[in-house]
Amino acid sequence: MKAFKPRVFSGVQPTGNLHLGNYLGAIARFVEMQNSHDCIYCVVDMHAITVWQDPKELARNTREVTAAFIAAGIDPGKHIVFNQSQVHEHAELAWVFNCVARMGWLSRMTQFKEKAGKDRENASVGLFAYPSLMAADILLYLATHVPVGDDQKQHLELTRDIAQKFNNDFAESIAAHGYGEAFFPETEPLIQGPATRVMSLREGTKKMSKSDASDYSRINLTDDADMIALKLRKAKTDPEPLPSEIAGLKGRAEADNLIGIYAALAGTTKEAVIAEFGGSQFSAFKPKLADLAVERLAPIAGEMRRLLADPAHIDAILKDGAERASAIAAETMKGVREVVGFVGGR
Ligand code: AQP
Repeated sequence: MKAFKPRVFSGVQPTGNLHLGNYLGAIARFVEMQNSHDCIYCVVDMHAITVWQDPKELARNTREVTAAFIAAGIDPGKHIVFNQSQVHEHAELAWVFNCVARMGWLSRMTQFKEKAGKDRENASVGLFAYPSLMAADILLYLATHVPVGDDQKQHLELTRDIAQKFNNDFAESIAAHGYGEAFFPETEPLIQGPATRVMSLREGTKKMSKSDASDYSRINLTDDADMIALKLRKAKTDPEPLPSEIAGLKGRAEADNLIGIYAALAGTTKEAVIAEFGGSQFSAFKPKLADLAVERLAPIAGEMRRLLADPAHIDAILKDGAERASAIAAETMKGVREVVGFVGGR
C-alpha cells in the first residue's frame, strides 16, 4: 500500500454547549496528538448549518470552540486551527465526493436517522450529505489519523469507503497523472481511552450531547466550579456501592460512565479507579469526582473567558490558520481536478 505522510485532522461543530464529552472524547485527544504529529484542527461551521443556526450565535460559537481548543492546550502556532468555511476547497471536494458516495451508503448512517427523526422529508439535503463533507474535510489534507469520539466511527468508515472508491474508480487516471497507486489515504480512526462515549448524567444509556434539553445532562466547558459540583451531585446513580472489579460495571451504565469520566480526567484507566474506589458509596465518590473535574476544567473555562474577551485576536488566529490550510487544500484540489478530468484550474 502507498505510504502517506502521517497527519492528523479533526473537527468540532460550533453548535453551542461544548461539553465534557466533546472535551474527553475529542479535544483532550487533539492536545495529546500534537506531540507526535502535524495536526489540523477545524471548527466545522459548514457542518453546523446542516441544522438551523442563528447567524449571531454561529459566529459566537465558532469563536468559543476556537477558544476551547487553545485554552485546552492546542498550539495554533505549531499546528493549524481554522474554521472550515474560510477554505472553499472543503465544499468543492465534498461535491466530488457526493458523486462518489452512493445513496445506499448515506441512507445507512445512524446519525442522519437520529437527527432527521420521523420528519425525514423536512431534513436538509446537507444533513443527509454530511458524511461526504466530513470525508472531504479529512481527505483534503490527506490525513492519516482522525481522533474522534465513538459516535463518529460510522462516518469514518464511510470516509474510508469514499477514499477507496475514488482510488478504484480513477485508478488509471491517478497513475497516468503520476500519483501512483492511490490518491487518497485510508484514514485510521483513533477512538481510544476510557471516555470515547461519555453518557448523559441524567440517563446512562444516552450520549452526553449539546442538544439535550436538560442542562443537567451535561457538564459544559463554561460551567463554573459550583455548577460542576452541583451537576455531579445530582447525576443519576443506582443504590449499590461501586464494584470492586471491572466486570461489576456490566449493566450499571451510570456507574460505568462516572468511573470512565474519572479515569479520563485523571489520565488513568477504569481498572485503576475501581482499585481505588471499589466498595465506596456514590456519596463518597461523587465529591472526589467533582474536585477532579473542577481541577481539570476550571482553568480551561477561565482561559476561554480571557480569550473570548478579545474576538479580534481569535479571528486573526482563524485567518492565519485558514491561509495555511488553504495552501495544502489547493494542492490536493489541483490533483483532484486533474484526476477527475476537469479542464483548467487555478
Ligand atoms: N458524549 C460524547 N462522548 C465522547 N465524545 C463525544 N463527542 C461528541 N459527543 C461525545 C465527540 O466530540 C467531537 C465533536 O463533536 P461534534 O461537535 O462534531 O458533534 P456531535 O457529535 O454531534 O456533538 P454532540 O454534542 O453530540 O451534539 P448533538 O447534540 O448535536 O448531537 C467528535 O469527535 C465527537 O465524536
